[in-house]
Amino acid sequence: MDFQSLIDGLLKGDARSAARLMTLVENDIELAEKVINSIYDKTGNAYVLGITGAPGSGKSTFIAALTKKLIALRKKIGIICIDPSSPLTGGALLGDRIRMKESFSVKNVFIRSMANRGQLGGLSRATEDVIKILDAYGCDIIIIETVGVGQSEVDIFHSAATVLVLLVPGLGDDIQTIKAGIMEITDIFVVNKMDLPGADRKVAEIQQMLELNLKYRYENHDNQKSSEKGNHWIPEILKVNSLTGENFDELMKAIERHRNFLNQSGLISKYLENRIKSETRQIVKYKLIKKIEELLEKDDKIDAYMREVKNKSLDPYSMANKIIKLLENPKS
Ligand SMILES: Nc1nc2c(ncn2[C@@H]2O[C@H](COP(=O)(O)OP(=O)(O)O)[C@@H](O)[C@H]2O)c(=O)[nH]1
Ligand SMILES: [Mg+2]
Repeated sequence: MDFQSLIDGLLKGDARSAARLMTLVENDIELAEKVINSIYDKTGNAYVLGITGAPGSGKSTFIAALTKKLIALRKKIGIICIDPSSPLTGGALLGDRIRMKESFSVKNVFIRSMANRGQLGGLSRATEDVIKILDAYGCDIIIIETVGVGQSEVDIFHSAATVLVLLVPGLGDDIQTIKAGIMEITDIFVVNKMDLPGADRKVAEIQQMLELNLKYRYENHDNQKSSEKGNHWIPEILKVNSLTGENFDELMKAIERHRNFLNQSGLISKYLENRIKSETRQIVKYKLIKKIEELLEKDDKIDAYMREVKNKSLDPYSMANKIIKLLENPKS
């Protein structure tokens, strides 16, 4: 099928066209550029939720329960699962995916798994492109599941308007392992598996950690401006059972409250700016690195500089400056 038919198919809500385009943007950054050029003005309707938490905390089960609720509201849902590349966990995650697919071989749900490797220009760039495809496909809500380790996953959360972190009752290990960076961007803490003993204690622990963190932020970073009344979201904490769906009505309300807060405070515009900044930064980085590699491979001036550095008439820093000049002006 030719490119334009795929785009037309996507915009008409054809799932196979969507899947084909996702594969293209994952594997080929030049095609990704072409795809995004063609669909960008058709994006901007979907609301993006980010879900993170340790492996086994119940993210996939949670997303399945949330999706059921959203389908009942006649929403069209896109789900992106980011799998760590480790071959050790690959099998388990594949199992996850199959389970989710089995639960949701229904209309109006599109599930996409992305492997955490091989994406030219980075995983978060590819994820952002897949989000746009799901958006143009007509999804109202897009849910991203990641284990939240590593920088690229933190970057992915720039794409999400509302970020939920899942924790489970029991030892406080998971709280310690929440990276500072993730804690700062969490909008709703979810204590999943509330049917297990210790859920209330976990809520109290999170509350305590949050108070400390907010106090620290207030004393050290925030000036009056950012702590102005109404312009500050205090993360909410909720208990749920993803197996039974208990408390998911409350959870949906919390998500809605955060969404309303973003709109009413005007912070939605700041979120969009950060998202654009984060994704363009990655595209620029990738393109520049590619240019540098091409220059280093091809330009014959490089060999001449190399000889100069070798015979000590030039030092490596000066050579680097000359390469940057070449990059700015290839004819210099
Ligand atoms: N008791 C209980 N088990 C749950 C709940 N949510 C998920 N689980 C179980 O926790 C395990 C891991 O869930 P999964 O969704 O695969 O976690 P993920 O690795 O974070 O995606 C599975 O055996 C689920 O059935 C819950 O609310 N209560
Ligand atoms: Mg999972």
